[in-house]
Amino acid sequence: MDNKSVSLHSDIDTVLNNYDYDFAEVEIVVLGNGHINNTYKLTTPDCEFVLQQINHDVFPKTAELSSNAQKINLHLQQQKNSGNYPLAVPQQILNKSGETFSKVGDNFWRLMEFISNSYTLEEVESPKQAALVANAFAEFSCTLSDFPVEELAVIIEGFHDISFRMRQLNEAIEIDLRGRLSGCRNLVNFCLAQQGFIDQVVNISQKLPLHVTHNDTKINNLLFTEGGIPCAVIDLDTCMAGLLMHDFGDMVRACCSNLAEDDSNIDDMEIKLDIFEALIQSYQNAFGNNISALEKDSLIVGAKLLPFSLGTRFLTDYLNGDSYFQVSREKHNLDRAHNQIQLFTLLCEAEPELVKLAK
Ligand code: GN1
Ligand code: MG
Repeated sequence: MDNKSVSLHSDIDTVLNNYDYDFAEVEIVVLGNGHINNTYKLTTPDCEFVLQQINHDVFPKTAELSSNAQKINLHLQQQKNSGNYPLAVPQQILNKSGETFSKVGDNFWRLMEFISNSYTLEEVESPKQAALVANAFAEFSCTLSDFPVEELAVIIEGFHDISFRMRQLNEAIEIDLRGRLSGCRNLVNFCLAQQGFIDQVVNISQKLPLHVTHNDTKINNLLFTEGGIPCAVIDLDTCMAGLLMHDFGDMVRACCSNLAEDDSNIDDMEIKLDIFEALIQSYQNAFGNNISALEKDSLIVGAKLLPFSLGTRFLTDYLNGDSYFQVSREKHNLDRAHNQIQLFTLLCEAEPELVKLAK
């Protein structure tokens, strides 16, 4: 064991002392591919858990974050008990002081239930499965439609606000902290030249109603059970008031490219139109009469917005010296930015077809 894993284990031991379970024999493995928090699966002879170290720089409002998740889980569980929510609701486990998170040193941790035999997927396998994915995230928002959205704290200000994201990009350009601007000028200029699209987003956003949205609806934020069937929505960190087009757009972003989010072979990128069709048809159907005509139109705006917005966020972080997203190679964030902006470009080109598939 190296020094880092020794200190990690002793931190985890201290965290686990806060809980009323027997962790004398515990196996710890890293779980998932998140870019922000560190997540582990814990297995004892009796139980399985998820333990997460919350990235305090990205999520300074830790108490609000876990309190939002607690409120949402409570509502979903009540609906589930009345037969109105088909998915499982993985619960946060309270510590000995009755809190939803534990602070050890400067770090914040939380323990959650692990749904037995569940697993995550990085890629959607078929249009049929894409329809189930869209349906699961739609069920999540539909079931929360009678939850008072104003009771949720804003966890990250301006999370999907494209004007705010452009201001952050402009600041990063201005400062050019690591002298990286000259190496990505073309991509920066391309992003700055999208004002027409940004205006379209701002204009439609003002006219749309707020819902409880998940805001990070990539496929690996769903748990699946045998047969590739979604069984739970996870990672409620960014659940806040938002627009349906954000959740739909992030699903398209995560499911409709043939390449992974950080693949640098962007000339090979193609959009999976059959997956797009399955996503949009299933998402609209799941809402039935509870989605307006304007909201339906906005879904295609969202499909372009999420790759564009995340592309600008990756680019901003690259310019800022990779302080937000975890990276595992030097130009990781730049590769991600190129990839997401390429996806935006392809989705813009395919728009007439996307509109037809939505009908
Ligand atoms: C981050 O860490 P993860 O994978 O749950 C990010 C999302 C991005 C996503 C891209 C709080 O989510 O907004 O869409 O990476 N979360 C935050 O993979 O910024
Ligand atoms: Mg997340």
